[in-house]
Amino acid sequence: MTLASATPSLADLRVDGARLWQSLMDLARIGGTEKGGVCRLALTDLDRQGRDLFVNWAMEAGCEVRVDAIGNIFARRPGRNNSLPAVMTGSHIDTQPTGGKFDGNYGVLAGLEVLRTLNDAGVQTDAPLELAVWTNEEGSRFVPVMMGSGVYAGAFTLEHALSQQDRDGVSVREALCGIGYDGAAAVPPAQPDGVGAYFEAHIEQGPVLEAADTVIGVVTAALGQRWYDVVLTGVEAHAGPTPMPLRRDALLAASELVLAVNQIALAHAPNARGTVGWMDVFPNSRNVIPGRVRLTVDLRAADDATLSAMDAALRAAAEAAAAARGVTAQVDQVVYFPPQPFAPALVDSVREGAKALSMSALDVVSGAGHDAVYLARVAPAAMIFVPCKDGISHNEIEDARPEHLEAGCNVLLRAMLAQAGVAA
Ligand code: HGY
Ligand code: MN
Ligand code: MN
Repeated sequence: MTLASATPSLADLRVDGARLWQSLMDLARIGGTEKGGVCRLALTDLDRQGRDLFVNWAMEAGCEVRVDAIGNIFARRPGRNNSLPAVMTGSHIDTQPTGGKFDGNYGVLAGLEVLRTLNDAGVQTDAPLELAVWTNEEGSRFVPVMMGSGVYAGAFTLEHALSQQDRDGVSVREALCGIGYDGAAAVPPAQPDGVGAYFEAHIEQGPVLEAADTVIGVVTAALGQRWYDVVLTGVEAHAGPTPMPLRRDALLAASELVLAVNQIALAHAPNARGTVGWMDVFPNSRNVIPGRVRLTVDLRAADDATLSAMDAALRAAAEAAAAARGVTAQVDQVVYFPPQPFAPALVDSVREGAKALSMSALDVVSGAGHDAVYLARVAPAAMIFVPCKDGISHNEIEDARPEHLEAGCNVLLRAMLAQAGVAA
């Protein structure tokens, strides 16, 4: 039976927005900050506490829970025919250091609310449903970004991910074992056997929906990204006796590179993005000419050719800044994925769901990366955006309206049921 032919009660099925909001607030207390944000870095004890809370909720909802070797959690709700590929949803619960309550957490808890709603209504789907919590989506403590979904989809190997280290030299393997989420479930081959469709609900994290006074973002694609670690090496020297022409000032070169990153993005307006988000100056003493600067670069674009052009421009800019200042530049790319279109049929089901629920909707391209970007390599995937206040995210003041979160969750419910079918 499909949703369209289902009894009117099923077509009128709605999630419990208050329960969704309460779950978000309960989870937000784990790593909650004074400013009302959340700091729950990947594979820390706070991440463990959040994972444990989710697993308890999923088991209370009657799900079978398994954890794979990179720590991805899968809560499975059996259907009538469990030989069918699962209809999956999910997101992440790791956050930025100054993250918010909703980035990632909303997608996980919206999926949980769908399962709870189906339980309350006694609805059995034809296909099984799966709710995933993906490891280290943020890429703040460990790169690559979207690590758990990337391993799951075969974007990089399990060993590559487990061997990555944070800035304190702690490996993913050590941290994962440290929180007890080095799961026994095998990470599936690049083509996981059991995913028929993947949906991810997420706040937009930008200003488009709010500016258009629109509730549902129908996400057609996501920008491609290239991330780099850059090291500029000069010579530490005394800030007083060293004449200006004789200096090999790494911070001067770094400053020129930061401006160049901005110019490279502006040269490919309006969709390109360029950001230097982290910098380490050595020895970082007020009367020593910096001898070494490490910094990160994040480049994004809507098409792969532009992303390649930006890559070339960045490398040229690093060489030019280094040569001009008598320093050396080392540019290492640590993340690359091309722009990712989502599955037209699933994108249509999001658009149709919004229409059936009389919600305003707008096609948007995601400037942020999401686990759906990698899931789209192994299954048809689509995303559902809802607005966030002032378009602000990756900030402790991140906020969203309960009615928008509820609306997005109702669209998720309909889209998942349309794919999973409902047992007669
Ligand atoms: O960086 C991103 O786009 C995401 O927040 N990981
Ligand atoms: Mn996110
Ligand atoms: Mn994020």
